[in-house]
Amino acid sequence: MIDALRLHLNKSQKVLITTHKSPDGDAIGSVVSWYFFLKNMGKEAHIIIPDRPADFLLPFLKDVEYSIFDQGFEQDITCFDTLYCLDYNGAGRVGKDMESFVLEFPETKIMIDHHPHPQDFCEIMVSRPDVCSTAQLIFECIEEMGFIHLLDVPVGNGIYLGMLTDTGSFRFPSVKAKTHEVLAYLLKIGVNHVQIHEAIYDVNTVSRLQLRGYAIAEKLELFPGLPIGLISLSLDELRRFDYQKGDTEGLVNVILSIEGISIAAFFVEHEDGIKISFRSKGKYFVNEFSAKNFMGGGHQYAAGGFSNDSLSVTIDRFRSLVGELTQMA
Ligand SMILES: [Mn+2]
Repeated sequence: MIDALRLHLNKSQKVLITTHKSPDGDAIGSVVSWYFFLKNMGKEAHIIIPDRPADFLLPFLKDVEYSIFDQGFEQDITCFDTLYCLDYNGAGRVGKDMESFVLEFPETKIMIDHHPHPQDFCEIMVSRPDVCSTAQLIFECIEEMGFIHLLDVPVGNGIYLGMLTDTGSFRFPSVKAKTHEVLAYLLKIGVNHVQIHEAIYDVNTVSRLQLRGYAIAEKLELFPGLPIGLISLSLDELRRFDYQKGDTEGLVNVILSIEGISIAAFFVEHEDGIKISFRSKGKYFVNEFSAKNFMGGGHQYAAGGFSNDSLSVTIDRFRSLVGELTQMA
């Protein structure tokens, strides 16, 4: 597939780069690094993100040309010869509004992604579920195609961002020796890792910290005898703490950090339904559980879910399923 990607790259001129809805650090890091790499190859590129990223990710988009799809995409689609699908494995992951845009793109679609079970909607698929992040996979693609000389600091910044955020700061089981080899290369060419860590982790607001403090102090629920913890937040609670997108990011990992907890669940109410994050470790896997019960999916240790029921009905359903979740191990 790397050969097919290189052959296609050589004849491609003007491309669109897309990623999934509610873009995280790997999504943004991947589109930004791929954008700068293509620029270095002499291509024209434009990024389309389905919806607005969290504020702390916006600085990484500073020097790229991009559109937010749900705020309107005006350009003539027929002048693009390729649509890249980065960090998602099915067209539905870009959201209802943008899905048909991706599926109906008339020219070549290329997936570069690390989620398991990719759907067959792209002509070229570089899918490696054993790689910790799409950002690392982008490094591997550039390296294997023989274009490592085109990997400069702007490309490297995006790759570092994606690897950092998708590995819980390089601690998840998905981290391999190769991950650290890539990191070493990035530092050698001058990527400023201190700046990137600060941009991601030292940007708290008072209201965000208070929301998180409230969630942990008042909303943490444990299940006696089971390695499960959950936190839920309603729309009212979010409003009380002046919720901004991204404020609850990583809260699910705080649950997982409790001694004896191996499965963490986070339920948050949005206008259109309940968004769920699952995290696990050791012998517990959450992706199939989420796919079966909460319209979700993802990785073994990190999966998302969704529910159209009320927050309390959704949590009650989860409570009734905790036995199944722990028995799956
Ligand atoms: Mn990812």
